[in-house]
Amino acid sequence: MTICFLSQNKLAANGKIKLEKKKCVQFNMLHMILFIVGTSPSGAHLQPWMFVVIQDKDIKSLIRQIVEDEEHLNYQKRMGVQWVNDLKQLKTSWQKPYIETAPYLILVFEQVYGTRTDGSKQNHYYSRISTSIACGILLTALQNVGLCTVTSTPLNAGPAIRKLVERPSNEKLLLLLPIGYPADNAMVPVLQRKPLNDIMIVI
Ligand code: IYR
Repeated sequence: MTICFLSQNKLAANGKIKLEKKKCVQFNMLHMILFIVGTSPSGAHLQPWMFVVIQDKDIKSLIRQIVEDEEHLNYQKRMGVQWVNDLKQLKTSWQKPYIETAPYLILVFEQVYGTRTDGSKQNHYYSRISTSIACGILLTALQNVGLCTVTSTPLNAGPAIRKLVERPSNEKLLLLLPIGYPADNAMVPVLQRKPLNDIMIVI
Protein backbone atom coordinates (compact mmCIF):
# COMPACT_ATOMS: atom_id res chain seq x y z
CA MET A 1 0.00 0.00 0.00
CA THR A 2 1.35 3.43 -0.86
CA ILE A 3 0.87 6.69 0.90
CA CYS A 4 -0.58 10.04 0.34
CA PHE A 5 0.99 12.61 2.56
CA LEU A 6 3.04 15.67 3.02
CA SER A 7 6.58 14.39 2.64
CA GLN A 8 9.52 15.90 4.45
CA ASN A 9 10.09 18.77 2.13
CA LYS A 10 7.60 18.43 -0.67
CA LEU A 11 3.86 18.32 -0.81
CA ALA A 12 2.91 14.99 -2.29
CA ALA A 13 -0.40 13.30 -2.77
CA ASN A 14 -1.77 9.88 -3.47
CA GLY A 15 -5.02 8.18 -2.64
CA LYS A 16 -3.77 5.67 -0.12
CA ILE A 17 -2.14 6.10 3.19
CA LYS A 18 0.00 3.84 5.30
CA LEU A 19 0.43 4.79 8.88
CA GLU A 20 2.89 3.77 11.52
CA LYS A 21 0.89 1.74 14.03
CA LYS A 22 3.40 1.76 16.87
CA LYS A 23 4.06 5.47 17.02
CA CYS A 24 1.22 7.18 18.86
CA VAL A 25 -0.04 10.56 17.88
CA GLN A 26 -0.11 12.69 21.00
CA PHE A 27 -3.58 14.06 21.44
CA ASN A 28 -2.08 17.25 22.92
CA MET A 29 -0.34 17.83 19.64
CA LEU A 30 -3.70 18.00 17.87
CA HIS A 31 -4.88 20.50 20.51
CA MET A 32 -1.84 22.65 19.83
CA ILE A 33 -2.20 22.42 16.07
CA LEU A 34 -5.89 23.28 16.05
CA PHE A 35 -5.28 26.14 18.48
CA ILE A 36 -2.85 27.58 15.94
CA VAL A 37 -5.23 26.91 13.05
CA GLY A 38 -7.88 28.86 14.96
CA THR A 39 -5.74 31.99 14.56
CA SER A 40 -6.31 31.96 10.77
CA PRO A 41 -7.69 35.11 9.16
CA SER A 42 -11.35 35.07 8.10
CA GLY A 43 -13.98 37.29 6.48
CA ALA A 44 -15.07 39.93 9.04
CA HIS A 45 -13.20 37.79 11.58
CA LEU A 46 -16.21 35.50 11.87
CA GLN A 47 -14.08 32.33 12.10
CA PRO A 48 -16.52 30.20 10.07
CA TRP A 49 -15.07 26.76 10.80
CA MET A 50 -15.39 23.72 13.02
CA PHE A 51 -12.84 20.92 13.32
CA VAL A 52 -14.27 17.60 14.46
CA VAL A 53 -11.57 15.20 15.66
CA ILE A 54 -12.64 11.57 15.43
CA GLN A 55 -10.86 9.01 17.56
CA ASP A 56 -13.77 6.58 18.07
CA LYS A 57 -13.16 3.35 16.16
CA ASP A 58 -16.83 2.66 15.43
CA ILE A 59 -17.46 6.16 14.10
CA LYS A 60 -14.41 5.78 11.85
CA SER A 61 -15.88 2.53 10.45
CA LEU A 62 -19.23 4.19 9.81
CA ILE A 63 -17.52 7.13 8.08
CA ARG A 64 -15.53 4.72 5.92
CA GLN A 65 -18.75 2.95 4.94
CA ILE A 66 -20.46 6.22 3.98
CA VAL A 67 -17.45 7.43 1.97
CA GLU A 68 -16.88 4.12 0.18
CA ASP A 69 -20.55 3.74 -0.78
CA GLU A 70 -20.50 7.18 -2.40
CA GLU A 71 -17.03 6.85 -3.96
CA HIS A 72 -17.98 3.49 -5.42
CA LEU A 73 -20.81 5.21 -7.29
CA ASN A 74 -18.54 8.13 -8.24
CA TYR A 75 -15.86 5.89 -9.72
CA GLN A 76 -18.25 3.38 -11.32
CA LYS A 77 -20.71 5.70 -13.00
CA ARG A 78 -21.48 9.09 -11.48
CA MET A 79 -18.38 11.03 -12.52
CA GLY A 80 -17.66 9.48 -15.92
CA VAL A 81 -14.68 8.02 -17.78
CA GLN A 82 -12.77 11.30 -18.22
CA TRP A 83 -12.76 11.94 -14.46
CA VAL A 84 -11.55 8.41 -13.72
CA ASN A 85 -8.78 8.80 -16.34
CA ASP A 86 -7.71 12.19 -15.01
CA LEU A 87 -7.28 10.68 -11.52
CA LYS A 88 -5.27 7.64 -12.66
CA GLN A 89 -1.87 9.17 -11.94
CA LEU A 90 -2.88 9.58 -8.28
CA LYS A 91 -3.70 5.85 -7.99
CA THR A 92 -6.83 6.54 -6.01
CA SER A 93 -9.81 4.22 -5.92
CA TRP A 94 -13.18 4.06 -4.20
CA GLN A 95 -11.57 2.04 -1.39
CA LYS A 96 -10.47 4.09 1.62
CA PRO A 97 -8.92 1.79 4.24
CA TYR A 98 -6.96 4.70 5.73
CA ILE A 99 -10.18 6.09 7.20
CA GLU A 100 -10.11 3.20 9.67
CA THR A 101 -6.36 2.77 10.15
CA ALA A 102 -5.60 6.43 10.84
CA PRO A 103 -5.38 7.12 14.57
CA TYR A 104 -7.40 10.30 14.08
CA LEU A 105 -9.60 11.87 11.47
CA ILE A 106 -10.10 15.61 11.33
CA LEU A 107 -13.36 16.63 9.68
CA VAL A 108 -13.20 20.25 8.57
CA PHE A 109 -16.60 21.92 8.42
CA GLU A 110 -17.32 25.28 6.83
CA GLN A 111 -20.01 27.21 8.69
CA VAL A 112 -21.97 28.88 5.92
CA TYR A 113 -23.76 31.08 8.45
CA GLY A 114 -23.80 31.49 12.22
CA THR A 115 -26.14 32.62 14.97
CA ARG A 116 -25.76 35.87 16.88
CA THR A 117 -26.20 35.95 20.66
CA ASP A 118 -29.74 37.34 20.15
CA GLY A 119 -30.59 34.30 18.03
CA SER A 120 -30.59 36.10 14.67
CA LYS A 121 -28.77 34.72 11.64
CA GLN A 122 -25.23 35.95 10.98
CA ASN A 123 -24.03 35.74 7.38
CA HIS A 124 -20.51 34.31 7.19
CA TYR A 125 -18.81 36.30 4.44
CA TYR A 126 -16.24 34.39 2.41
CA SER A 127 -16.75 31.28 4.53
CA ARG A 128 -15.34 28.92 1.85
CA ILE A 129 -12.08 30.81 1.26
CA SER A 130 -11.68 31.55 4.99
CA THR A 131 -12.00 27.86 5.88
CA SER A 132 -9.73 26.90 2.98
CA ILE A 133 -7.00 29.26 4.24
CA ALA A 134 -7.34 27.61 7.67
CA CYS A 135 -6.97 24.22 5.94
CA GLY A 136 -3.71 25.38 4.34
CA ILE A 137 -2.38 26.39 7.74
CA LEU A 138 -3.56 23.04 9.15
CA LEU A 139 -1.68 21.07 6.47
CA THR A 140 1.47 23.10 7.07
CA ALA A 141 1.22 22.64 10.85
CA LEU A 142 0.76 18.86 10.46
CA GLN A 143 3.79 18.68 8.20
CA ASN A 144 5.86 20.72 10.63
CA VAL A 145 5.36 18.16 13.39
CA GLY A 146 6.07 15.23 11.06
CA LEU A 147 2.51 14.00 10.73
CA CYS A 148 1.04 12.98 7.41
CA THR A 149 -2.37 13.16 5.83
CA VAL A 150 -4.24 13.07 2.55
CA THR A 151 -6.43 15.96 1.47
CA SER A 152 -9.57 13.95 0.89
CA THR A 153 -12.81 15.56 -0.21
CA PRO A 154 -15.44 12.84 0.00
CA LEU A 155 -17.77 13.63 -2.86
CA ASN A 156 -21.47 13.41 -1.96
CA ALA A 157 -20.72 11.91 1.47
CA GLY A 158 -20.79 15.24 3.35
CA PRO A 159 -24.45 15.38 4.45
CA ALA A 160 -24.48 11.80 5.83
CA ILE A 161 -21.19 12.36 7.71
CA ARG A 162 -22.49 15.65 9.10
CA LYS A 163 -25.59 13.89 10.44
CA LEU A 164 -23.53 11.01 11.85
CA VAL A 165 -21.38 13.38 13.91
CA GLU A 166 -24.45 15.44 14.83
CA ARG A 167 -23.33 18.75 13.40
CA PRO A 168 -25.95 21.40 12.53
CA SER A 169 -27.21 22.17 9.03
CA ASN A 170 -25.28 25.46 8.74
CA GLU A 171 -22.10 23.35 8.52
CA LYS A 172 -20.81 21.80 5.31
CA LEU A 173 -18.06 19.19 5.23
CA LEU A 174 -15.12 20.65 3.29
CA LEU A 175 -12.27 18.25 3.97
CA LEU A 176 -11.65 14.89 5.64
CA LEU A 177 -8.08 14.49 6.87
CA PRO A 178 -6.80 11.15 8.16
CA ILE A 179 -3.90 11.91 10.50
CA GLY A 180 -0.95 9.73 11.47
CA TYR A 181 2.76 9.17 11.21
CA PRO A 182 4.04 7.74 7.94
CA ALA A 183 5.12 4.10 8.06
CA ASP A 184 8.83 3.40 7.48
CA ASN A 185 8.06 1.93 4.09
CA ALA A 186 5.63 4.66 3.11
CA MET A 187 5.93 5.84 -0.48
CA VAL A 188 4.79 8.93 -2.33
CA PRO A 189 4.23 9.24 -6.07
CA VAL A 190 6.68 11.42 -7.95
CA LEU A 191 4.46 14.18 -9.26
CA GLN A 192 5.94 16.82 -11.52
CA ARG A 193 5.40 20.37 -10.35
CA LYS A 194 4.95 23.26 -12.77
CA PRO A 195 8.17 25.25 -13.03
CA LEU A 196 8.21 28.57 -11.21
CA ASN A 197 8.10 30.45 -14.51
CA ASP A 198 4.72 28.87 -15.25
CA ILE A 199 3.17 29.84 -11.95
CA MET A 200 4.74 33.24 -11.23
CA ILE A 201 4.94 36.40 -13.24
CA VAL A 202 6.37 39.72 -12.20
CA ILE A 203 4.74 42.82 -13.63
N1 IYR B 1 -12.72 12.22 -3.88
C1 IYR B 1 -12.28 11.05 -4.61
C2 IYR B 1 -11.73 11.30 -5.94
C3 IYR B 1 -10.65 12.27 -6.13
C4 IYR B 1 -10.91 13.39 -6.88
C5 IYR B 1 -9.90 14.27 -7.15
I1 IYR B 1 -10.31 15.86 -8.38
C6 IYR B 1 -8.60 14.02 -6.66
O1 IYR B 1 -7.58 14.91 -6.92
C7 IYR B 1 -8.34 12.88 -5.91
C8 IYR B 1 -9.40 12.00 -5.63
C9 IYR B 1 -11.32 10.19 -3.78
O2 IYR B 1 -10.96 10.58 -2.66
O3 IYR B 1 -10.93 9.13 -4.24
